[in-house]
Amino acid sequence: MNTEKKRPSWAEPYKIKSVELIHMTTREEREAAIREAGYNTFLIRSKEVYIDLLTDSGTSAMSDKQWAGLMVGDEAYSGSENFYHLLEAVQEYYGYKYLVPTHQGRGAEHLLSQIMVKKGDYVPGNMYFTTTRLHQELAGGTFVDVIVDEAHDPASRHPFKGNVDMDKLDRLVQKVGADRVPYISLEGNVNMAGGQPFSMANLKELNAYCRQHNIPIMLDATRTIENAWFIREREEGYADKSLRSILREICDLTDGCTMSAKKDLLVNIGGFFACNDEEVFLKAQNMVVVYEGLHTYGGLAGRDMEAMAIGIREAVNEDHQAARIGQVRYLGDLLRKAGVPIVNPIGSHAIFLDARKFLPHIDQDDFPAQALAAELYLEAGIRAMERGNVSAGRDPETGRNRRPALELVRLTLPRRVYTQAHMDVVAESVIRLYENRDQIKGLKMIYEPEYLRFFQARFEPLS
Ligand code: PLI
Repeated sequence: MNTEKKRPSWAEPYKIKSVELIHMTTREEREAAIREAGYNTFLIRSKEVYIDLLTDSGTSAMSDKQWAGLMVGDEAYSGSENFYHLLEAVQEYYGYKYLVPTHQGRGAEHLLSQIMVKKGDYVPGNMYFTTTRLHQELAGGTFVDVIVDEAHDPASRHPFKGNVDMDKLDRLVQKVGADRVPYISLEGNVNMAGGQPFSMANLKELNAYCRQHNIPIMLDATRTIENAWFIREREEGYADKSLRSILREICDLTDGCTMSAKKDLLVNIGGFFACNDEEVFLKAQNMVVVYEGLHTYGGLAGRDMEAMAIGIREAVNEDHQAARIGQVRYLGDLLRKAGVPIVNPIGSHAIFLDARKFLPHIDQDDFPAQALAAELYLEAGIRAMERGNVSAGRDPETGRNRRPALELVRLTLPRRVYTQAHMDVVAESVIRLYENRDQIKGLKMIYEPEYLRFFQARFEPLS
């Protein structure tokens, strides 16, 4: 039942039993901390952060039931009871036949890419995700962006900016041939586009096309329950359906998934690969013992799998998602009302500041989003994440910065962690920065690691 309809507010469907105290820092402390961190928010020690909006990945608060689940961890090397609980939950809610647990999402991406991508293949996807694309490239493939154009425009109010552009996909298939396309990588609630959903109509069209060309659809199911929320809210015919049934309909139109359980599924660590094809499953089951651990734990403790199995059931709860999405919108509305440029429509897991509009005086190669994230930390001790030119990396052919259309700062909300008063503080701080935006200067990159540079790169302020 959609309880949001009965109630205009989104109060949290839980009460607080235990709290974690946080440290309030002085401006002086923050100046030292950000300098020490090379102006990269990933490199700040968490004890120096007041409100941590770096990511919603592994940062959510587990429920008392999940914590209790940790105590029934069956830590057998093989055949842990918790693996079977997880298998039952994945089969019941996601509907895939076979399951291989992994330590987190990129472990599953590694298996999928190594099994299905051959050198010279092309992997189309509805926008890149950093680790997903890297694993495709490491397996010898080339990622091709086939998302609708609107996804690259922060101002576009398209309700389904996560949709696949079927013409772009068909052009690729015609050009390289379907046998060079091992699968399409379809992400729910596209992270890098601002947490934007695909529609069921688009997925049905994609499914029909892929059946015709014999191309599997591999879902990045990381935030697909949140995607189901938007389908119900915005797509005709879904208003009275449960999140659970929409999730199942999505999965039934796909051939398998990779999962970072650290998001939708409310755990601090965990992931899995799931599919319906026995041959693919057997390969994944065999490969996981090389890279992660035995196929009934895949790099996890039994207790982690139990918490994940319980997390699946809690994540499809209607009131949980109403509060989750309500909180993100609350923050977004405060910023929008103050004229702060953000990505529209507001997605489910974060508010994305449009750093191009926020800091039009900074060239993209001077990393405006990185500079804005550093400034926000300095101003208020709030930690956000750059999702722009640093995250996009370099084009392997030209060696130049990719200069993506989206130059964003992500204020990511962990699930069940912060209160409405924290959101007020975040909004006030961002608005203050916006009023003084002319003072903010760009950054110069002084250390650049080879892979996924945004995690460890270091910067210096431009004088
Ligand atoms: O961080 P992992 O390895 O559990 O998952 C990788 C991953 C895969 N797909 C998507 C859509 C993600 O968002 C994702 C990880 N995201 C992180 C860490 C984030 O901060 O958004």
